[in-house]
Amino acid sequence: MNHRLNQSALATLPPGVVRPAYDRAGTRIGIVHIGAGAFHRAHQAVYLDDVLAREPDWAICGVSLNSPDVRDALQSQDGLYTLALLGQNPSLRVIGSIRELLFAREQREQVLRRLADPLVRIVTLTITEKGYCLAGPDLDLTHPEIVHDLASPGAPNGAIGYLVAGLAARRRLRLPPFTVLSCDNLPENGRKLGRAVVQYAWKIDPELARWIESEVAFPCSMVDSITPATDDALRDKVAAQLGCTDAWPVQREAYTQWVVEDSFCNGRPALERVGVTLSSDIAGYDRAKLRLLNAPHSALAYLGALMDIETVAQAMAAPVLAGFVERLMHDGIVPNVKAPAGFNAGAYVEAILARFRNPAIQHRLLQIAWDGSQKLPVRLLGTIADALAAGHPIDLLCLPVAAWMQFVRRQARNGVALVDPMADVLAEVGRQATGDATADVDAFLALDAVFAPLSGDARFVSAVSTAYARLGDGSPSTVWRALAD
Ligand code: CS2
Repeated sequence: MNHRLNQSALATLPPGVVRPAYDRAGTRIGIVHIGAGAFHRAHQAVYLDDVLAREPDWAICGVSLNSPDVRDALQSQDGLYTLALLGQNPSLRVIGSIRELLFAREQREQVLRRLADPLVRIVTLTITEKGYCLAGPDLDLTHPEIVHDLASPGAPNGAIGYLVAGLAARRRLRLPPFTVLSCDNLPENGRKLGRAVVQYAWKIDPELARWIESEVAFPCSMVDSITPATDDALRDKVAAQLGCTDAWPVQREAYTQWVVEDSFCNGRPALERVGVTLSSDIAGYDRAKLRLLNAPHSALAYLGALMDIETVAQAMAAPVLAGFVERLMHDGIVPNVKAPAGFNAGAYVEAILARFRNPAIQHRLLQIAWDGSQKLPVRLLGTIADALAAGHPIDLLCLPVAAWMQFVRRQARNGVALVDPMADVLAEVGRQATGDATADVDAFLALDAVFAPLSGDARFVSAVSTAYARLGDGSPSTVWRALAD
């Protein structure tokens, strides 16, 4: 197969493949998205593809901060790529909403020009937890990226630096600001990002910081759709069905949800017409999703990886692990989630379990295991803190925490590098771990960036130590036994 998916190939695609229902050439870029990875392309860009059928002003400029790969793969495809929907009725759809792709390190001026373009009215982000450079609720002013960007604010590398440089340019040009919409799995993501942006701007120009505080909207949002990483099997399947090659298709389950706080400072597309839920208070939704979907996901990832299981669906097919995760959700987490009004926690849990069981989705546990130092605090440790405050038991909740520690130890022992911004320090703690629960757990809990302030709570220390000891040497058979107990 020699020809590539691109604008002229659209007309040759087989009839079953859904393609943009609008004239792409007539669209204009109204959104800059920072972090044009698979999740963005499988989620937000698909909603915007629907928007563009009615409103041509909301095409996307996708910006990558750390790697040229997405730009290089999609540029010769005119920004087009395929979305494979997995599940009972698998289908392919070519998405056209991304009109421009930039790699910031090589195209900084173009990114800055886009951010100052009056037609751009929203900047969205999927930069993962670590992209926020937070220490607790505040911006980490010692973070190397922040130190670099504050030293040269006109030539930033990080997302926060770009947002502030873009906003500063708009203020200079007397243009209205853009809305900054976070689409990452963080509780109160917009609030956190707004605070970090203002703290950063304050260091450069207090007047600018005050302008941002009063003029810029930072709505919160909750995003949900299970998106396994792209692999060659997907590339081959897509090529066979399309009749041309796509260098970087994406795949996800059919289920998708996007809840957005309706607070925009410079207009927005009619998101409600394409299935987005707009709400004045989304805190309940994002807490429920992080605690009831992402936390069990991480639990499956670390426990399953210790048991040498590869995917979520395989983990759910192991009764001992599936049983534990069900107990964790129903008995450990639900009693500690303040749910939005009218929220049916039992039904939500059952729907998530069914999504996890979906055998059509090969979602690798090691993908979910990435960035544990960033994910545990927002997924699990908040629930544990709430449980402690309410006097509820925490044993079930502490087993996945201990499993993460055992996972770090195992990877260090086997010389496997972790994907985690704290990989070096974690590898050192993992290497020093001897299997003595008290000493090992103490060393992990001394990682303040992950565990403060919980590590000062004797009940937490004791429950994690007990769980760690239960997982013994972390071998598959010991973990199996621990879960069966
Ligand atoms: C997963 C999430 O990789 C992970 O950590 O828990 O990406 C999860 O699949 C999504 O948040 C689902 O919406």
